[in-house]
Amino acid sequence: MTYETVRETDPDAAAALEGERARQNNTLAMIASENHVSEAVMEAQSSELTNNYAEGYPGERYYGGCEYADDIEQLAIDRAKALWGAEHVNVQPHSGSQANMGVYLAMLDPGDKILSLDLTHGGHLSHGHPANFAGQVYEVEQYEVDIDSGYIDYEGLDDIATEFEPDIIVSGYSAYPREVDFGRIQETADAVGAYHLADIAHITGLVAAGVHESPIGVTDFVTGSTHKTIRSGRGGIIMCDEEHADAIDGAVFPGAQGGPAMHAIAGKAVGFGEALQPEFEDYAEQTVGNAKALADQLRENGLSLVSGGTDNHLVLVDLRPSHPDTTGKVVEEALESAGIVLNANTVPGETRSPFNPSGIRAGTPALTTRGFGEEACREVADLLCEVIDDPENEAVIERVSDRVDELTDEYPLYD
Ligand code: DSN
Repeated sequence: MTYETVRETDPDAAAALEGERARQNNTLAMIASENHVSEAVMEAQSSELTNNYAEGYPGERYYGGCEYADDIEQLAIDRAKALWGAEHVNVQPHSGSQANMGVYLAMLDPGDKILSLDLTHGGHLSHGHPANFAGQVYEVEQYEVDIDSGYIDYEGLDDIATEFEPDIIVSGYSAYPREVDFGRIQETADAVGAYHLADIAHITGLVAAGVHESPIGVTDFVTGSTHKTIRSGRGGIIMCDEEHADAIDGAVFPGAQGGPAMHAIAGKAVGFGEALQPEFEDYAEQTVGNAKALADQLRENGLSLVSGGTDNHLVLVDLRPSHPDTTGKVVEEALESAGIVLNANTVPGETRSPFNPSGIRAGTPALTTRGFGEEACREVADLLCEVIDDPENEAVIERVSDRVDELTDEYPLYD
């Protein structure tokens, strides 16, 4: 894909687009929710479908001109069903948050009760944080991870659920490095008569490839975003049994959204097609192998990891035991100067502010996509540690930055 035309018509916009391409080529993307989609997915997302209005669903639209929109949405639905094995799929949510909104709108009334993981323990804003609509419209109670082990406190969840009597329990997280026992949480939901929503936004690709337990057929609803580990077009997805299909579809459109972003749905269709190829399993396994290698090496270098390691695509470092005088934000900024991009993150038992928290979160999906293996990820762990040990040392930043330049040349991304 070139920016030839936009360069001629709008040099300012072209400069930003080309700058972003260069930034992605020349840095190591370790934000756990990011990835690099294929050129085919990008082409599909920039297609003429961006001009189309297709309110409704395939075969039942409120506008004419939807023949090809129907084709592409049906492809995305069919491929999603093949990937995850759900009875019903809605590919229209504009994001993972709006997928969650769709489920809440379909199944809850204002004032109903949501039980979800605390944000500082790895949860997500859309699971009921007071700054999000979910925390304003519904009554929310939160469960936690066990501070000592870093694992979900399943028994604590049982106790809170019994007392709170939620209408829905949300599992699936944004900063949780361990396998989620969806079946165990389903037992809790069954015991208290609650629905169970598994938000697999981060692990959609791992679940599709069979390297993480699937909640499909276990929980009532599964939501996700479609651009993280699954590496398809940008947006969200909802999956459920046929019995909830009409409620979910009506909640997404017209309940929460108007016209679907058909160009993004085209990207989902193409990306799901890629994920159905056998190579995708290799990528998903390598993503987890790389995260484990990263975790091992960080630990060997003396860093403390929440839960001690990882089962998935991310690690969460608690800087407090090893580097009590530095913060996640300081480390994030120093690493970005050296060409490694990740995010400061709260940790369970957080003692600082969410803007300048005590941890960093690092993921391997994007590195894996550009070809990194375990040895390269161990080296990246060493680079991270060099900067964490001395974040204000310009010579260290320069040395790490030079090595990042070599690595990005060795593992090229987009032309
Ligand atoms: N913002 C995403 C993340 O980084 O985890 C979640 O939506």
